[in-house]
Amino acid sequence: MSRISVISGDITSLDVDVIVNAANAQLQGGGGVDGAIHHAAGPELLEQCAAIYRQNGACPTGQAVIMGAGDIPVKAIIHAVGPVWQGGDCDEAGLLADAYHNSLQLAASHGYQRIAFPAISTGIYGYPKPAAAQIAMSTVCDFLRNHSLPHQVVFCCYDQETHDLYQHLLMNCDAV
Ligand code: AR6
Repeated sequence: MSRISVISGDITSLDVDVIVNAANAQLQGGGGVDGAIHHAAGPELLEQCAAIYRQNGACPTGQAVIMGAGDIPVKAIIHAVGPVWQGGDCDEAGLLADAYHNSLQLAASHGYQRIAFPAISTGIYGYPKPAAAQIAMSTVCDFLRNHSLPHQVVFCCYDQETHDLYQHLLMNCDAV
């Protein structure tokens, strides 16, 4: 069975160990999937985010931090900061790949088996969906080829276009 699956739905209702949030650098909550995750997790999540921000300052673009999940029935939430699309000449591709890679590394180092990603940066941050899907899929495929954890990666798509892009790309990721 493939270690990658593509589903449609709300990331806050998945049966996985860890979900990834498309966060902002200040970890202060916001709209999109960030808003949905904070809404479902309850105020405890914002308190954890504020505490980490007070301690470490902003989370740089491409980096990720892990914390508890509040009321969401998963073991942890990884807040990853994707790049704002600025036309493609500001290393957006590298930074988006970093956001996926660093999230996978955090999940692996905590021993988590199953992780779910939203399509980071493709909403409010404006990253073109086809290019972002390609980076997400190739970064995850490369990581899984070289690591046994996480065992399962779920791409949780919120719109049909994203779902179709991932489904198509998954056919070319034959090594996992
Ligand atoms: N489950 C799964 N995916 C979702 C959900 C959901 N419940 N809701 C939206 N999406 P976005 P970004 C999809 O805008 O572009 C926030 O204000 C959405 O359709 O959430 O990285 C943060 O605080 C899209 O495909 O994240 C930052 O300031 C994908 O999630 C900023 O937005 C990402 O869209 C981050 O912007």
